[in-house]
Amino acid sequence: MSWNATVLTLYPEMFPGPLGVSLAGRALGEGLWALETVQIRDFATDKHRSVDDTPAGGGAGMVMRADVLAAAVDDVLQRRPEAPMLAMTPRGTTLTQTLVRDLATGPGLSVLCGRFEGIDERLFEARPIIPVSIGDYVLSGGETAAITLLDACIRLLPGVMGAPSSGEEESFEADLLEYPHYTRPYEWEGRTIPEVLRSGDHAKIAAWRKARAEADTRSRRPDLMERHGDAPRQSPSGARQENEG
Ligand code: 6GU
Repeated sequence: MSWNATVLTLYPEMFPGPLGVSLAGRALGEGLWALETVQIRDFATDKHRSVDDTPAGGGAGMVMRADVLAAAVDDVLQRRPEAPMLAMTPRGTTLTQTLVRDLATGPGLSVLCGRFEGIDERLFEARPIIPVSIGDYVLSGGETAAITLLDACIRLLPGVMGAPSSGEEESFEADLLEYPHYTRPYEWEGRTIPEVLRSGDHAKIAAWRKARAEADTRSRRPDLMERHGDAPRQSPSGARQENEG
């Protein structure tokens, strides 16, 4: 049985989109995961098939109606009770690799894509829906966020990535950014590849990569470094640096 994604959206034509090519696309073709889209508008009840209305209290834009969304959500929950129901909204908790791993390990997921100014809050009170954001910026809708979430899950599914271990060392799997990469040519625009990487000394290479991962995380993502547990500064060469603290 494959990992199943059900996407509730006003724009089913956005799927599979980028998930139809490369790694995810090949896996889709091989049946390693499956995609179903549900047109939210099919659950509207009035003759204009309306899915949104003006915001209570006034303000710009439109709000997605709880009654229409609940009908769509209930249909999916009834057919797929085992799959967690997420909603993509900038008001959600931020997506992390930990949640991605949890979701990829399960039977799949259902994901409601928000549009307009937002979703009537009563939907979240009345149904078991996990609100998820992909970061602190605003997209025009939840569809591209859902594609991002699905991409992150799909690449972790058994059989999707070439080498099963190639997901383990990279960014965030150890709460650190990944170390930098280099390939041929050895010299490019006067810049050479760090000598240690050509040494063949695997212990030395591993130590250099760990030191660079920590140094780069410290300078680019101090928030991540804090969570990781800020260790004494080491230069990538292994020598202790001066002026600590
Ligand atoms: Cl999930 N939706 C929208 N519309 N904007 C976002 C987002 C989601 N995550 C970050 N920005």
